[in-house]
Amino acid sequence: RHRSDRVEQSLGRQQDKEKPLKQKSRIAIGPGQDGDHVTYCRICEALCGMVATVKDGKIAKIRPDHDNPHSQGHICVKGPALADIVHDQDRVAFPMKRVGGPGEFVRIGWDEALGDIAQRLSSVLDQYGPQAFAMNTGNPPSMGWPSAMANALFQQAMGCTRHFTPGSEDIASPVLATELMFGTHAFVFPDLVNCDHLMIFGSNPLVSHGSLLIAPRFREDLDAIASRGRVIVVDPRRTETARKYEHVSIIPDSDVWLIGAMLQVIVSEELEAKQFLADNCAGWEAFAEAIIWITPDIAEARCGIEAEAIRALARSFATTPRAAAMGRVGICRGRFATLTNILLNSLNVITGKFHTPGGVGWGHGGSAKADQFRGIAPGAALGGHPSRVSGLPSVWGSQSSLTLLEEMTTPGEGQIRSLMVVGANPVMSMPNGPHLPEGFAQLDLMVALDLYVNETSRHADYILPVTTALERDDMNQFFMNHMVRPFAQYVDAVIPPVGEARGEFDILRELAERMGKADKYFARTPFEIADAELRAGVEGQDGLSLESLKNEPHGIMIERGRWAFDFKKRIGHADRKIHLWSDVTANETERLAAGPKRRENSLRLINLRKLRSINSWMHNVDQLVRGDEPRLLIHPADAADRHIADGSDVLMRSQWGEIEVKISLTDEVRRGCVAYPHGWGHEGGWKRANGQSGANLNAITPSQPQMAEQVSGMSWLEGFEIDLTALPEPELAEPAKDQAH
Ligand SMILES: Nc1nc2c(c(=O)[nH]1)N[C@H]1C(S)=C(S)[C@@H](COP(=O)(O)OP(=O)(O)OC[C@H]3O[C@@H](n4cnc5c(=O)[nH]c(N)nc54)[C@H](O)[C@@H]3O)O[C@H]1N2
Ligand SMILES: Nc1nc2c(c(=O)[nH]1)N[C@H]1C(S)=C(S)[C@@H](COP(=O)(O)OP(=O)(O)OC[C@H]3O[C@@H](n4cnc5c(=O)[nH]c(N)nc54)[C@H](O)[C@@H]3O)O[C@H]1N2
Ligand code: SF4
Ligand SMILES: [Mo]
Repeated sequence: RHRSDRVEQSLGRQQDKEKPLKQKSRIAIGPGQDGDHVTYCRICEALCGMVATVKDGKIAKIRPDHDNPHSQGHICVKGPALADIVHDQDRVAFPMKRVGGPGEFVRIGWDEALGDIAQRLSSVLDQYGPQAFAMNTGNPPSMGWPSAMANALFQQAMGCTRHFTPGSEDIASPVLATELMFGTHAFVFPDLVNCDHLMIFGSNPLVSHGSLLIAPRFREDLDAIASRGRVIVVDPRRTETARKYEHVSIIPDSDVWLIGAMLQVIVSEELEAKQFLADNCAGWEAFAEAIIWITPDIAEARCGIEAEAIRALARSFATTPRAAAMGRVGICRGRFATLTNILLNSLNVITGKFHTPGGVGWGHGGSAKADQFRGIAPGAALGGHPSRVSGLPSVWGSQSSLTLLEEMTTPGEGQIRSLMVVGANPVMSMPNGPHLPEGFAQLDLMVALDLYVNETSRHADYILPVTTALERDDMNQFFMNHMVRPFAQYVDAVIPPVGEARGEFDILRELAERMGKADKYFARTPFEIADAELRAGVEGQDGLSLESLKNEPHGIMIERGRWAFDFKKRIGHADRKIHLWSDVTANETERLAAGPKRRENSLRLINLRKLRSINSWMHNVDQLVRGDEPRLLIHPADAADRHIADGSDVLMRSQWGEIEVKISLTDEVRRGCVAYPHGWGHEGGWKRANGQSGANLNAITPSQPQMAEQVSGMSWLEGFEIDLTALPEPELAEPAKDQAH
């Protein structure tokens, strides 16, 4: 307890905690009125509080909200840039109908657009059944409550089982690992407040601001942990986070060996938490036996970390009481993604770091009772709808991206005939993306709900204009149970919708109504649903309602109840035990043992996120992209071996495609490893973005379904092999000309 108070104090939070919740008078200005509007950012999961100043009906400025008790004045460069997105001249502000080739649109009215879509979608459903309709919902709408609910409800209303999301590039493997072990997909995350020793595998929170874990002041949390103990960052690149704390450099896609060997040391030196295992776990003996061959010496050759260093990491982790290990996308998209996540969870569990201060565990349970209110199917990770053609699993209701193209192009019952894309850009963000238009061309109907004519929506029959986050009322309901410090906030729209834009909920409800399918799922608004959830009780705080949130525009901290529940009751397995052993662990450890050795001298690619970018969608904001050209990072010695000079253009080739990239030499990437961001190489309706250099990384990522990790359907994005060829210098005699063609 006192430890946590010290941290809170060091973060300047002590005072806030003791302050009674005072009733601040609600700022009584409506959307679009001149003055300051309290809001929050919905670009990434930090959900930073912001204040937007409106002048003459436009958002003139966005600044951090210092009165937001959660983010306490934190924002990054992207938050204020939302104003540029809202008022972007290239934004789609009216319904558009495609009248020619890709990108050839004319403006039409809402009534006409929705009428035609409703009629054509109904006829697809009538003729071929719900299997023929697929939805692809992307990252941005999942950040808002009404938008995310709209997608979930529409999907249910249509009986749609073909749901594509970025899950297989992001969360499917950890969700599956968690379900296998705990019988629930609820996210497990570290207690940053009380931790003394944090191991971070494949995440760069100083840039990404965290994922599946909400802590807008992540940097301060890490600083506080480091000042009490250690923050260790395992990454092939000396990232912004690794640089600030301790860096362990690892060969891409080899964490399974490092974590496996740490577990081996713990087992063989009997460092496990015997009582916790006896009381709470099943399958310990089988598990220990299955990993005992992964010795530090064997692992050293695979992961590039010395055996003695692995032993030291294992001992130090196991013997520090308040220690936690966390992972994110860097360990979720390799050839053993599910096993890696199972081993990571096991590392925490076996050493007794689960559901204990400073360790890892579930959130406070903000929406523990949510499923009954939302009227949508509870999200079991397993047992969904395997894909029709290659049989890849769906995880948490989401199909593997690698199957989208074949599901559109393979004839037969269940072939996708109609696709709705809501806030996604799969041509840029899905592996195999550049080939998806071959499938789009065969569809009877393709509809996109987006802010832009992007590389995907340019192929749609209709683009329906949506509001940005700042043009809609919102609340952070979905996120409450994976916040390090739970926090609830409701905000009004800052301005009314630009042009004829509409919120996803209004669009999809009307469409469902026109199709005669709205009765069951669209009877209540997302806010009515949220109100019912809040009134039913949020663990850690009673007496919440939509009204009480509306009275506190900067948001309300919820009393922490992180360990104040019996975790066994939340375990989904009938025996209420954590399962360390499953068929997946059995099969995957066997597959690991039989796996081929890596080829010497090869180059392996890893992905790179940068502060001024969010996936593929903010590259039209000049102040963000200016001076931020994407570069392939490569170690100087690897470049020298290939006669490649700094700043030169090279052809990067994989088994699946080739792209041209510009080189940057840096020893922040280890030898044998190159790093490049995805989401570049634009050719949509966003003119500034189109003018930016860079190439679509997903033109070279492994693209066939058999390349997925077969247990979770996860795309293989980290550590696949590439090679580089220097391109001839451009002719210097020719004056530089616009090379557009
Ligand atoms: N600025 C910015 N912030 C973002 C985003 C963005 O695009 N830009 N995207 C948001 C989204 S959608 C998400 S899902 C989150 C993701 O949040 P994070 O997972 O924290 O994001 P990344 O920066 O991609 O961190 C992954 C790290 O894994 C490392 N890595 C790659 N391969 C391996 C490997 O084999 N082993 C290990 N140990 N490490 C490896 C990479 O070098 C990288 O540093 O970020 C969110 N925040
Ligand atoms: N190679 C490689 N591929 C990756 C990744 C990687 O690291 N490497 N990362 C993966 C990850 S973690 C993710 S999450 C995905 C992201 O992939 P997607 O979810 O497809 O995200 P974006 O490509 O950024 O496209 C988002 C679209 O949403 C639109 N948009 C913005 N705000 C809104 C809104 O409020 N409503 C609606 N309807 N539309 C909106 C934008 O204009 C844009 O067109 O990419 C994945 N793909
Ligand atoms: S860190 Fe940046 S992008 Fe993420 S919520 Fe905060 S301001 Fe928005
Ligand atoms: Mo993501």
